[in-house]
Amino acid sequence: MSADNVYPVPQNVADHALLNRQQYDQMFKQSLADPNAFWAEQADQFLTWFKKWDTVNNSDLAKGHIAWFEGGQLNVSYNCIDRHLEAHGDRTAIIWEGDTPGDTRHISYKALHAEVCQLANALKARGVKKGDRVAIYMPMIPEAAVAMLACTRIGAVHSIVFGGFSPQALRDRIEASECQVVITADEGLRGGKPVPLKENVEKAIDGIAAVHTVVTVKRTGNPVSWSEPRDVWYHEIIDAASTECEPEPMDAEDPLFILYTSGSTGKPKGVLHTTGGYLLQAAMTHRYVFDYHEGEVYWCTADVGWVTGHSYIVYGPLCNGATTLIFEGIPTYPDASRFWQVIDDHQVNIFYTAPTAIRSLMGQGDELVKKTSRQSLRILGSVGEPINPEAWEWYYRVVGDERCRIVDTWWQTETGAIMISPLPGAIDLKPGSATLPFFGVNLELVDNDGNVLEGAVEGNLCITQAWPSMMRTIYGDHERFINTYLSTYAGKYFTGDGARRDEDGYYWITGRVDDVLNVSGHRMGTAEIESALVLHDAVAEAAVVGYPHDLKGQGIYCYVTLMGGIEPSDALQKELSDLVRKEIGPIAKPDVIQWAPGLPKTRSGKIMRRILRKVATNELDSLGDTSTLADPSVVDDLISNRAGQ
Ligand code: 6R9
Repeated sequence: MSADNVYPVPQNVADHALLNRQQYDQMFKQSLADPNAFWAEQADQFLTWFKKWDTVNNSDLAKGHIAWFEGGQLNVSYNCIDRHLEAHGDRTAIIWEGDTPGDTRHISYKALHAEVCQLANALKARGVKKGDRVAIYMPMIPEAAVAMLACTRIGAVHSIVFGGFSPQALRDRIEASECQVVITADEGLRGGKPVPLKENVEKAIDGIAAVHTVVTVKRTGNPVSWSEPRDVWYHEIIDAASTECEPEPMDAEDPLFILYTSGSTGKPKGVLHTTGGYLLQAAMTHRYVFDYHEGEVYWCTADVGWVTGHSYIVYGPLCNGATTLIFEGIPTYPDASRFWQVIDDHQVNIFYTAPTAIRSLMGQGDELVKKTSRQSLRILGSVGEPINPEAWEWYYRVVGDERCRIVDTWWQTETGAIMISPLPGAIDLKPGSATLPFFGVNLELVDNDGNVLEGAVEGNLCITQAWPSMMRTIYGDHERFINTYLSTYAGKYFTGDGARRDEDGYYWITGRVDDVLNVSGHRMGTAEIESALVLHDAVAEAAVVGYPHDLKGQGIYCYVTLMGGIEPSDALQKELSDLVRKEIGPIAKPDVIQWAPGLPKTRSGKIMRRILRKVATNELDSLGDTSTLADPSVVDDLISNRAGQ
């Protein structure tokens, strides 16, 4: 091992874990040497199939064709619920912790089965059938998981839109995936504040005739506008429905869900995942990365509106028969010890959260953590962005009392499941490194010309072979799928991330190498924010870059050029900020807006973002060559008017 700070696997952890280092090495080797045999064995072990597959893998990255377990048939809700009923029907599937402390529910597998069947039947009664798209715009309540599973039961394809997105963003997504049904709640509740979900849905679908049904869960009970026959109450339609519903046999390659995510250009992309491969890898990674042992309580703090919520709150854990905790609230309400209180209250064994949360709680001091026990904890996970070693060490020392293993898991909406991560009983830890690839993941670092780099080196992170939970396409735009992911380095999947590999083969993710920002673990394209800004009549042009931010990881820095004759003002700055909030949502609110009389452009008119990034981060010594700019003097102006952060 190198000189880095290393935390070796303690012997007692290796002895108790599902996999030790020797087993990891052996399985990893097999997964690359004989992938068909490896994945067939895993698919047998982790899933229940109505019909076995004909071929394990029929993928060709160069052609943009990905297919796993063709000919096989299964149903996701059957795998996540029904098959657990006989032995564990009374086991808690979902522990719900509401926004208000003490507001909790326990839902057994049996009860989950009944409610999923009821909603599935109710959706069918409203005409929803296999292949139809259903939008889900929900708070973090158990009904969100029920809605997902009810869709999978009848073969409908869900498209979840994060509850923090604006009506406009919701509208764009409903239209893009042609949803005819929306499932929502009257209001969400976060940190004691209501979120007007139903009202947002009204605005989003105004004028979209195709949406024939809106199902609303009564969460807060505050009045909402109502339009029959389109609007139905969740509790009324499920009360009227049978608690038995045959699961629809789905082909392994039938679509399971669409999830929109940001790219470096254009509108958000509808990442499409299919049934068999996705569920297999979600379940398998959940079992091995979190070393999940039967009976343990597992908590992932993500929102179901993001891929982490899909794979690691709902599908992975339930497929493994786990008890998964769903938390409605926020880490700082009623105070910043909430996470640790919830861990004690529900005796959580495995806890999975994001670096941004860790950093902000770290800033609140150790006392709020130390006043709680956390003795139940065994494994701590991190996801969404690189975790800085200081936050890692704090998580390890203060939250985990130097007793818990940390798993820093690297993956993406597109990968469907964790791709790089330590396994608790197998892999020695280095703070800040996601460590080694999961089974079947063949990583490569390449330079900008696509040359493969060997040894300890930094480069662009690629994956050279298809894996079961890989996205299959961008919904409605297969060309864009190929162009975005498979063409930069022909025949390889390009992640958009940079990474360094050290002398032990460990991977250190350095962040995005494209125009995608990661703000508090939320992905957004600079292009989306720019499009929102230029909607304002006063704005001629806008360019957005990221800059390092202590809590959020990255902050949003906007350069705005106003129309001739318009004077900059604080009021205008606020209007622009509000506009971005309205178009995308509060998560995209600019941190800095700098008025820029001109933007640095090449003679062909391309904005030189490299220079804008340097000005934003105040790295003025390394601006590089500015002589190729059409008008080099704009840079001096940008520097002298640099906005303070
Ligand atoms: C799961 C998820 C994906 C992007 C990804 C990368 C960043 C995620 C990370 C990480 C460093 C980790 N990312 N996990 N960077 N270390 N452990 O977050 O999906 O929202 O699609 O974001 O997030 O840049 O490319 P998604």
